[in-house]
Amino acid sequence: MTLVAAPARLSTQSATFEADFQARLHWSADTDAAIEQRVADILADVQHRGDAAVLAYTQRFDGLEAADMSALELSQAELKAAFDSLPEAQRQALEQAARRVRSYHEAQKKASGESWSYRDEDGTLLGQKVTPLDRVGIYVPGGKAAYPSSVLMNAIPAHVAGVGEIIMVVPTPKGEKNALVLAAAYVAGVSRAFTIGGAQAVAALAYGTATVPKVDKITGPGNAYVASAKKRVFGTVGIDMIAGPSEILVLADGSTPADWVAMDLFSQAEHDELAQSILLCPDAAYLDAVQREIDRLLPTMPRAAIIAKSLSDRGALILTRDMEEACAISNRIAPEHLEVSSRDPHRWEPLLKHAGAIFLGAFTSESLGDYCAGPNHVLPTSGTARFSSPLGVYDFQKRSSLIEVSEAGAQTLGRIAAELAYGEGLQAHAQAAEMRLKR
Ligand code: HSO
Ligand code: ZN
Repeated sequence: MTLVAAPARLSTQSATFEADFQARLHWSADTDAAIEQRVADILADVQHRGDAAVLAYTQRFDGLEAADMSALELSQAELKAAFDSLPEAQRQALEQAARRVRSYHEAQKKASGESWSYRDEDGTLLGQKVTPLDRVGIYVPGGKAAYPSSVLMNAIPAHVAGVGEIIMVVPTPKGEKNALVLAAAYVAGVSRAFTIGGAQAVAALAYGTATVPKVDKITGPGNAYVASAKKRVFGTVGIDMIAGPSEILVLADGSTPADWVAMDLFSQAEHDELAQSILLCPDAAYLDAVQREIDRLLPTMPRAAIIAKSLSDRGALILTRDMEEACAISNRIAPEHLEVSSRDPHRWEPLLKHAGAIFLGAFTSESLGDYCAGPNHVLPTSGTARFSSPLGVYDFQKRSSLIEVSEAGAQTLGRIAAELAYGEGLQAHAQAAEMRLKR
């Protein structure tokens, strides 16, 4: 069987563009009711029976039997042994990636993650105190989506933020451990790790069991069960985001070799049949050239079937009037990853408002950002970049307001507060303010 990757060919000048464009973009994050119900049952069961429930689900869903929960914990020695077992080149790559991701997040912390304060004219001190979360849980998917790079991207910002304890959970079907995932946990400074997954692992982290400590926030991607569980425990704990399938949008002026762009489109398509790869370009001949490269390169890809389905079902090569129009469409899509594959990326960057990460210039393959450039690869998907940001140090910190009113400040503020408190009919509030006024 020959595979075909046939992304939709659209043109903004066609009369049917709007409808075709909307049809391509359509994506719903709704999970089906059956999954919702099963997840609700699992959460309730773990909340009541703790370790016993987690053990039972782990046996049932992952085919992993254990006498007790402590048998499902990975020791630090085991994480280190996994690291030591890797070929030298892989060990070095992990460490180099970790170093760059750490530097980036340290800079992020310096720029926006520090406490601040000032004094007003009465000498009253006002400020914000930034503190790390005490304990976080990191969900790492197992099976075909087991990404060691995601371990780095979740654990390192937590570490940089100063989180006291980082608990990792990773489903380990049949007990087959992924050495690279364990090694990444070692490199990133994970405190404790358990070979559990699914809704039962999310429940264990959210409610705590005798063995698994209760965390304050859960981050990391997962399947429909994990996403549903994270939504349900939100409020008991914090969560990062509900990530959808990967997306890449390439804005091209036609100056980048067409095979580079074709491979960049493949790079996100190979994640998932539901992933979305879109190319916007004002040059029709260039779109043809990229399609030719897609046809030529597809048979060489081990994940050709996934790529073909993703590109054919959700991909698009869109002809625009000019680069300005391409930028405007990109803003409407608000993609997870946006490549500005142009000779002059800085000319277009000011026009781009909504994207999880923006990659400037022909050499900046999105793939480099997935692993080692430094910025986080956990990014808002399915248009949520309109209102949310990459995972960062700030996700592992919280802020407390600081107020120290001086005696002079109590006079100024006391009058204002009392006036408003009487207006609200709250006598105690008013008197608390007035008692501090000098008579
Ligand atoms: N591109 C993915 C992250 C990833 N890629 C991990 C390779 N490994 C996030 O959309
Ligand atoms: Zn990727």
